[in-house]
Amino acid sequence: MPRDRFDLVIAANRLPVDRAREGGRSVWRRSPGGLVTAMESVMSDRDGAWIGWSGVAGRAPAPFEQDGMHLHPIALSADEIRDYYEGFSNGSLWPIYHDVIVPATFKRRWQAAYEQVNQRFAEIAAELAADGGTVWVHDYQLQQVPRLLRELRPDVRIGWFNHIPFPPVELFMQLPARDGLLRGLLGADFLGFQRLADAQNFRRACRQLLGDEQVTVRGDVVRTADGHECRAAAVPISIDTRGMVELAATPAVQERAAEIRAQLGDPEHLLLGVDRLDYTKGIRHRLKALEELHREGRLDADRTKFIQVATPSRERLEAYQQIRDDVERTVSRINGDHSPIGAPTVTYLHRSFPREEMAAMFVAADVMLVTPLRDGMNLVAKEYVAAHDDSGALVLSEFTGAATELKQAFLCNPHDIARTKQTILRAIDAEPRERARRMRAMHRQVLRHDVQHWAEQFLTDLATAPRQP
Ligand code: GDG
Repeated sequence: MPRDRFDLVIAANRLPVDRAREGGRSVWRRSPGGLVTAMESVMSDRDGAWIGWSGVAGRAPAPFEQDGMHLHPIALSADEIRDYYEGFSNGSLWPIYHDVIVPATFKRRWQAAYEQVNQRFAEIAAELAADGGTVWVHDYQLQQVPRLLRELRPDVRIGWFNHIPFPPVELFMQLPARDGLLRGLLGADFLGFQRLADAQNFRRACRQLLGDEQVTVRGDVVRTADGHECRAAAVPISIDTRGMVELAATPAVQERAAEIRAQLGDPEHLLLGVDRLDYTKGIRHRLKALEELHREGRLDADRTKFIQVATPSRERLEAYQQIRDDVERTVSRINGDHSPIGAPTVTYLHRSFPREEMAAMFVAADVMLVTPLRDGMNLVAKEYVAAHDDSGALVLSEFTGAATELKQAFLCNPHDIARTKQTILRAIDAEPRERARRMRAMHRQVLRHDVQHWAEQFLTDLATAPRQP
């Protein structure tokens, strides 16, 4: 039994830090992202611990303290990374939870590894949580942790947040592990989803697949046969809005934004896409729309430039190698067919950038293209809106969680290439007054609903579940 127990324990697939080299030494560096910022703000007045994988196969490093947080690495063997993470999480669950954009693969070995790793997370969480403490579990990789943890520590409040969509029951029921996943989640007191529709999909799956003998669903509460009640509702995630507003306003970022435009030959219209290189993000559809607009002469390659940041992701999986090949072939064809000498039509960047450079790209862009085929929320859309108060335009897919909140965006259905092309042109050609009106409303929305607000809302919902706060 460890000496320290904690009021709030976060369990996520990854720790909020990465291994980095500094002056020949190996050190832990805080990973970028809103989740870490949000957790810092809610942990500042509590005793907090975070458990997760360190990113390296093999034995886990010893637990350590960083930025006032106790970090507890979980070991994953090379086989577990292949079967639990790349296999079950990203080969079975990810496609099913994202509308089967690529077919899902099921292997019994993957499922067994998922259960084994979830058990490990539950055991460590059970060791670290204080009496009557709170455990907040994150995401699709850890759906069995709530039940396993409740068996070990019935005194603990357990919440789970799903960063990705929850699929309609017709898709969810393809999973061989479906009942175990639902029962795993029902061990929680509160389940948070990005959209109301995701929470409804979950409750419908419980009703339909577990049936009256195992569950009763009343309003947003699911009651299991043993009398335990679990509330499932929407708590949409957001970004560190103030952080982005401040960063975007710094002279360094403003100057860099002007420099980026100058490097591209000061185009009249600068378009931007920022995504993990994932088949869910609709990069292929976006490029097809742009390619057709150029081919038809409706976009002028001298006056319009497009930057696509595609951050490397899950590179050992075949579907990700395939999307990379497709994207790179299309970019190269567009550039070959349309670019003037020295100023490519598409600037394709397959790597990561520091936050400041990302902010400069957001500031520089006249039109942001966010066209996923399915996305839990999409933080990039909110970051772009935070970086602009009355300029710029956002083209946003209806299939993102963000579309529920950012209603003044130029909404599109990325499957409908003809209409998407029209929407892109409308965003490019919109009058400054219309752009300002839309952007101001969206900017206000992300200022009011930032990631701190999200974390506090989740924890209040969890503390008061199954009642509504
Ligand atoms: C999952 C869900 C949900 C990207 N490249 C760089 C960089 N980024 C940052 C972006 C943004 C984040 O990464 C990506 O967030 P998204 O929401 O767009 O997408 P997922 O990674 O798929 O996240 C998603 C999210 O969880 C939260 O719940 O919204 O639906 O799929 O913040 O700016 N940041 C830096 N350099 C890069 O090169 N610094």
